[in-house]
Amino acid sequence: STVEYGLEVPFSIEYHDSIGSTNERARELATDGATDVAVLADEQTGGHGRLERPWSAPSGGIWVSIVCRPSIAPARAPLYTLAGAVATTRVAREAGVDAHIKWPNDVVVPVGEAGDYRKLTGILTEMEGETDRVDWIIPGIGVNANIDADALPPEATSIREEAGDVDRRRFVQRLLEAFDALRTDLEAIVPAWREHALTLGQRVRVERPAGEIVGDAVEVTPTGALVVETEDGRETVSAGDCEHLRPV
Ligand code: BTX
Repeated sequence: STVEYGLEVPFSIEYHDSIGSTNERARELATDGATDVAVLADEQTGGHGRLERPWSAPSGGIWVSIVCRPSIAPARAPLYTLAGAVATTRVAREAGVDAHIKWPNDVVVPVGEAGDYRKLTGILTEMEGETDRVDWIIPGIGVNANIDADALPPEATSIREEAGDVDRRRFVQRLLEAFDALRTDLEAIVPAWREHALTLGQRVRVERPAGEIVGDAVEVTPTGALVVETEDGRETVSAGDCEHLRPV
């Protein structure tokens, strides 16, 4: 079923009770030339993360993919992922959750002092374009909202578990407003990201396409890459999986 969600936001909303993946639907819309559409679902039956990893998306979550057509270079596209993480963190904090960002794309809740965390949100950004210009970009944001922990993987948490249920309509409205403000002010994204980052100051293990490195996470570049101080010098990583080992 496809109905208007009835929100006053700078995006048109396509809502589904159940869908395979909001990102896949958003890609279809993008390919057909749509822009500024947010595809929302109560449940996804085939949600996925990066590298084709499955993403659990039972009923009660906030599963949303946003079709954007910015005139930016592809190198700046990772900023859209960071913007999604910043926007989600802000709104989760408004809902009473102790949300922080783990580089590059997870919103997490810290557990203890050692850099451990449980995952509240994941973001999968897909993009198509030429070498000098993005055609479309789709940040797909998954928030474990009104879901019991036992319906999620063991490393996950939900807003229900951390702070009690939220009004999902209101959450999505605030999320889309916050995301829209950030995408029109790209320079503000990395400073805001740093403010909420759990990764900086951690010893990290990063798996990248070029292999694994271990070192101290010391900085994030203006395009959102992580700078890691290793025994062999500084490495700048633009994409990869990051594990926190301990505070530096
Ligand atoms: P990722 O590749 O960083 O993380 C995927 C991993 O996260 C999985 O291998 C699993 O260990 C863990 N995981 C799976 N489901 C959950 C969950 N609900 N909560 C916490 N951890 C989980 C992260 O990918 C990007 C996920 C994006 C999901 C959104 S939802 C809307 C849109 N549609 C879609 O199909 N994907 C995006």
